[in-house]
Parts: sequence; C-alpha cells; structure tokens
Amino acid sequence: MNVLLVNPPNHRFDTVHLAPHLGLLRLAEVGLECGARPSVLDLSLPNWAALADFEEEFYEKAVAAICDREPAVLGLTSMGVNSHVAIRLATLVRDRLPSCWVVLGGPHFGAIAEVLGELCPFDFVVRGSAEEELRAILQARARNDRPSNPAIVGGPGGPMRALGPRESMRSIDLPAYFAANPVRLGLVESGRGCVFNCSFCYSPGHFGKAVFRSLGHVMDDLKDMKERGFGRLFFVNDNFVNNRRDAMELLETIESSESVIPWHCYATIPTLDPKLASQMGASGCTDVYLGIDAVTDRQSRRYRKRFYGPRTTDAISWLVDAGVTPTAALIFDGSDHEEEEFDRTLTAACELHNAGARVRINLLAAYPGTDLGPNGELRYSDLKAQVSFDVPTAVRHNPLARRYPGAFPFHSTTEREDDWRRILLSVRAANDVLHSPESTDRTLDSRDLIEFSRLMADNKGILEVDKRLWTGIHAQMFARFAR
Ligand code: B12
Ligand code: SF4
Repeated sequence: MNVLLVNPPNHRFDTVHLAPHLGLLRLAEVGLECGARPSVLDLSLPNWAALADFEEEFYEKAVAAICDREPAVLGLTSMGVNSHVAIRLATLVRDRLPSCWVVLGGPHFGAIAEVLGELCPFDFVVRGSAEEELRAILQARARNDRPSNPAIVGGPGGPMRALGPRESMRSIDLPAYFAANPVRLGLVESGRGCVFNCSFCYSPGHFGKAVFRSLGHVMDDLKDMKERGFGRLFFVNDNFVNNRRDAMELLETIESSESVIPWHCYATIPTLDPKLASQMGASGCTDVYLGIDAVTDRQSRRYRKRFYGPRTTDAISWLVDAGVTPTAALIFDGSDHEEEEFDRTLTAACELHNAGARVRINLLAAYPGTDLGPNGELRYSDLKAQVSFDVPTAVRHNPLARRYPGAFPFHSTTEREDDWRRILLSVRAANDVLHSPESTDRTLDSRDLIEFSRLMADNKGILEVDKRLWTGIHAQMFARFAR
C-alpha cells in the first residue's frame, strides 16, 4: 500500500529554514510500522517553490507527480498560509484518483475541520498529534473499510509515541535538502505542547497539555542525525523548558555526549533561570526564540500573557552571558493600532534590542480554533502574504479566502485596505531595521524607529521593489536617517 505524504510550498527564496518535515516523517514512520510503503513529496523544496510562481503549471505537475506514485492514501499537511494549495491538490487528485483516500492534518486543518467539508473532498481530517489516528486509518485502508462520510478524528492531548523518524529518513532525498540549505538543518523534538495557555496560541488546542519524550529516544535521534550529516538542529517543541528538571537532565546529557551539534529552540521567560541558561550554552544551544508578545496591559489581558517586565532583560543577559543569542518576539495587534500602542511596541523593541536580543515584531494572526477571535468583520486581502512573508504566487493568492475569510488568517483582515497597507509596511520597516546588520551592536533610539516606520508606511512604491532588495534598502535608509 503506497502512502504519500505531501508538504505544500512554503518559502519562495529563503532556504535557511528548509528542513525535512518532522511531522510527515513521524507519520511515515507509522506507515513503515504498518507494513505500508510511505514516501514524502516535499513541494517546499526550491524547484517546486519556484514552479509555484506559475500556478496552473505548478498544479498540473504536482498532481501528475502525486498520481504517478499511485497512492492508496494521500496525506496533506499545511502551515496555515499554504493550506489552500493543499486543498486544491486534494480536489484535483480526487478527480483523477477517486479510489485514493485523502487525509488532511496539522494545526490549521485540525482547527478548520468543520468548514473543510465545504472546501474539498476528503476521507479524514485528523486533529492534534496524529500517529495513533493514522495507524487506525491505515488499518482501515488495508481492510478497504472506507468511511461513508468524511470523518473528523483525533483531538488535543494523548501520549507522544516513542519513536523518532529514523527509518523514514531513508525515504527522503536528504542530499536535496542539504544542497538547498547548506546549514543542513534538521528538526527534532523533546516534547510537545506548552505549560502556558495564551489566548492567541494554537498549541493548547492542538497539542493539549505538555508531554515529554524519553531522554533515551531524544538522544538516539541526536546521534542518528549527527551521523546522517545534519549540521544544525531545531528543537521544535513550543517550549523547551516546560519542566525544568527534564530540560536540565537533557541538557547535561547532551553536553556529556558526543552528539553535540549547534541547535536552537523556543523557551519562555518565566521558566528560564541563570543556571539553565548557562547549561543551554554549554550544551550547544546558540539561539533561543522567546515569545514575549504582550507589552501593554491591554495586550497582556487580551493575550493572557505577562512575560514582559524586569525579568525579560535579566533573561536576555543570562542568555547572552552563556553565549546564546536570544530573539525576543513581540506581537502588534493591527486591529488596535492606536498610535500609542504601536509606539510602545517599538519602544519595547528598542529596549530589548539594546539589552542584547534580536527583536522580531509579528502581526497578530487570529487563528481559528484559538480563544482569541478576530476583532471585527473579516475580508480578503493577500497584502500580508506579500509584505510579511516570502511565499510563491500560488501561496500568496488564496481564492478560497475570498469566500471563507474566517478560515484563513493569513489572507484576511478586519482593516480597510489603506490602513492595512500602512500597518503592514510600518511593521515590516521596523523589522527590517531591527534585523539589519547595520543595527547589530548599535544602540537604537525608539524615536528614530517610530519616525522611520511612519515614513516607510507612506512609501507605497516600496511594494513594487523586489523583496530581496527590500531589506537592504530599509536598512541603508535607516542608517542615513538615524544619526
Ligand atoms: C518547523 C516549523 C516551521 C518551518 C517548517 C520547516 C519544515 N519543513 O517543517 C518553517 C520555519 C519553514 C516554518 C514557517 C512558517 N510557519 Co511554521 N512551524 C514550525 C514548527 C515550529 C514546528 C513544526 C514541527 O515540526 N512540529 C512537530 C511535528 C511532529 O508536528 P506537526 O508537524 O504539527 O505534525 C504532527 C501533527 O500536527 C499532525 N500532522 C501534521 N501534518 C499532518 C498531515 C496529515 C495527513 C496528518 C494525518 C497529520 C498531520 O501529525 C503530526 C504527528 O503527530 C511549528 C510549531 C510546532 N511546535 O509544531 C510551527 C507552525 C506549524 N508554523 C506556523 C506558521 C504560521 C508558519 C508561517 C506560515 C508563519 C510564521 N509565523 O512563521 C511560516 C511560513 C512563512 C513564510 N513562508 O514566509 C504555525 C501554524 C499555525 C496554524 N494554526 O496554522 C505553527 C503551529 C507555529 C505557531 N506558533 O503558530 N515553520
Ligand atoms: S508561552 Fe508560547 S507556546 Fe506557550 S501557550 Fe503561550 S504562546 Fe503558546
């Protein structure tokens, strides 16, 4: 039985994040255990991502590539921004191969499972971690026991299956990833879920409560990935330090093992302390992404998150002292774009930058399935995909979001188009300055950043500029602007 797992295109130019898809590899591992022949078709590899600028040709070739493999089961994942591509593939493949079972999964498909029935044909949508659900689906497929109606299965929580993607790794074209991304990035997990419960976050509704993998399994993965030639690892758990004791034990074991290659992860301010930060540095961690997100009281209440305070800059210095670069992320909520809140976000951004962190400002995306709904009536816009993300044309255009804006947070907004453009451009300008090499090692004055962001928001011409030049232009202009 052929089981084909497909990842739709993601980035268009940027390959620094490119890595074999961990979720699909884990599902391929289940396929192997069930005696099936699993394979992964990764349309985020550069040849496919470039083709995805030409929509019709892309769909034609992708459908042909899928059908050529004669799948008995087709599994499609997504990253939210590219869900409509997977949905169209499901529809086209169903026309050509009616006997192929179509299964959708991942955080976004799980969250919009109820409306998916109106968007494409499918046999199953799986919510949450899917290893056990997929096993049951493959067993049903082997018996040819097809559900008479599309079924929604699974849910948040559940045990984390032990095995990592060691055998399934053989079924992917690893050299293609290493050629496209010289960093040779690999994804790994030491747990799932998060001990916090922020209102905007997908994690509580998708993974449920925090679960851990056994130390032995994580170390086996690290050894295996080192032997396969990975040059850097990303621990993708939503919060590496959900439990201090487990995290410390893992860090000490990594330090004393021979499997140390540089890695990065996500962590949270309240669960960090100086000893842990120092042990992270000693264990090969080079970068930590810290979601601080809320700056003002209003944001803290709305997001159910209060990680911004004196401890924030302390945590940044613990990490910097340990040789670990912190990235501090803030969220700007476009629908409350009172000038004062934007100014306070940029002021906090400068403070965190000056304390030694890389800073990133994200625009809030009200994900379906979270407690934080959109603030007003939604309408279609693909400006966010154009301004904030690096995606090919097929990902940027989302015809389904015109009819179902509430299901597609990256292709909809509650703002008027002009306001939306200003918000996106000002946030983009601020990010470009904060990320630019010209800003590293230099103290930023928040007044300059605020004024510069406003100036760029009025510069509509910048939308016409090639995205790869955009960052450089912003940074150079800023260097001249701020004396
Ligand atoms: C790694 C990662 C990336 C990598 C992807 C590399 C790769 N090839 O995988 C990169 C950096 C490219 C990326 C980009 C983006 N990402 Co991302 N990413 C992640 C991250 C951190 C880890 C994914 C992972 O490996 N998880 C572990 C595996 C085991 O879980 P999994 O993939 O979800 O799979 C399990 C289940 O979900 C399910 N499942 C998944 N797919 C399928 C398919 C089928 C058929 C079935 C049955 C089941 C199933 O079964 C799996 C096993 O249990 C997640 C957060 C997280 N911790 O999961 C965010 C996450 C998936 N990303 C997200 C987003 C939004 C993005 C972006 C679109 C925007 C952004 N904020 O960065 C961008 C793309 C922007 C662009 N193009 O410019 C969101 C999706 C939210 C949503 N509700 O849709 C997440 C959840 C992060 C978040 N905090 O919100 N991302
Ligand atoms: S701390 Fe981060 S991962 Fe945890 S619930 Fe909040 S946003 Fe999600």
